[in-house]
Amino acid sequence: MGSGIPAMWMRGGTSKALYFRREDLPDDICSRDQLLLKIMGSPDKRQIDGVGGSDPLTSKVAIISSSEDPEADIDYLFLQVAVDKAEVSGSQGCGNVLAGVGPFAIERGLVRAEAQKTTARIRMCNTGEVAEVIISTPDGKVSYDGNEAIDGVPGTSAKIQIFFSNLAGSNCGSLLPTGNVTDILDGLECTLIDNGMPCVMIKASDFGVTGQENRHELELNTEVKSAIESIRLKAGSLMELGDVTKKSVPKMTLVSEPLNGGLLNTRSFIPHRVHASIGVFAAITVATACVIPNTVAASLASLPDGGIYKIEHPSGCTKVRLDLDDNGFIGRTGIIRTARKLMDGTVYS
Ligand code: NQM
Repeated sequence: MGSGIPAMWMRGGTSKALYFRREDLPDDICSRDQLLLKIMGSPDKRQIDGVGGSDPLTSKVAIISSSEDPEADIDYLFLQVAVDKAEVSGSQGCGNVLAGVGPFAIERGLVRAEAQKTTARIRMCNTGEVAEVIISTPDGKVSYDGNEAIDGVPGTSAKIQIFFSNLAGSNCGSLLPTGNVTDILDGLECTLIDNGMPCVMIKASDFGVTGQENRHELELNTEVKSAIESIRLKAGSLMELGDVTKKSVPKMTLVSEPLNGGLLNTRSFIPHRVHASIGVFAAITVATACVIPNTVAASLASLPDGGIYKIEHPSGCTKVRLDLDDNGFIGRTGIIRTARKLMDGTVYS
C-alpha cells in the first residue's frame, strides 16, 4: 500500500470525483495514471478494491493547481478513469465535475473567498477554454447548503453558476467539423457537432427505439449498441478526433421529440454506458444543434421563447442558457449546478 495522498471526494453536478492538488500527484503521466487506476480500483467492473463507484459517472478525477494563465485563477484537468479497462483518458472535459472545482480551490486556499459570492476563473486544461464560476461563500467560507435542485440529484444544495464563452469546436476545431449539418453514416442521418463536447446526434427511431427507454434497457440492447459503436468509430475520424476506439468521445446522443414541455428528449451513450442524465457540455451542444436549421436535432426540437433550453433525459431535464446574437450566433452559454463535499482526507493506493 502506498503512503497515502490528500484528496477530497465530491459530488459535482450529477457526477462524483476525487479532487487532487496537482502537486500531490506524480508529474510523470504513466505513473500518475497507474496510481489513479489503483486508487479507483480499475480495471474491475465492481471497482471493489478502490473508491470508484462502478459507473463512469462516479469514476472521475479532477486535478487542480494555480494557473499561470493571466486569464485564469486556477487550472483544472479532468480525467476519466475507465471502470473495467486499464484506461485513463483526458480526451474530454467534464462540466459536472467542474462544479466542484471552485469550492475545492477555495477550501485548499488556491482562491481567496469573498464575503458573499466568489468568482473563480477556471482554465479547463482538456480543451483550453476558461469558465467563470460563481460560488456561494457567506462569511468567506464555501457553503454547500442551499435551495437549488438539479434533476438527477436528490434534495437541494447551494447554487453554483457556470458561464462559458467560445466553446465551439473545443475538441474538434470547429462547431460542425465536417462542414455539414448532417452526414450519412451507415445509412443513417447524423449531425456531428461540438459546442463543448463532440456529439453525434441520431434519431432514436432510426434504431427502432422510442428514446424513452431507461438506461438499463438501452445498455442491454446489444444490437443498438453495436450499430451505435460502428457509427461512432467512423464519426471520430470525420470529427478530427482520430482513432476513438479507446476514447470517451464522441458522445452518441439518441434524440426524439420532447415529452415534458422541453426542447428535445435525449439518451446519451458516453460512449458505451448510457448517461443517467446528460453531461453539461453535451447538453449545451444538444441545445446548440437545435438552433441550427436542418440538423437532426432541429427537426425534432420545440424551441423555447427565452434563452433557457430544457434538455430532457432519463432523470428529468437539464436547463442550459444560450445567448444568441442578432445573427443567431451563440455567444455566452451557462448552466446552474450544485456540488457537495463528501469526504476530505487521505486516499491509499
Ligand atoms: O458533458 C459525462 C458528466 C459527463 C460529462 C460524460 C459532462 C459534460 O455528466 O460536460 O459533464 O459525458 O462522460 O459528468
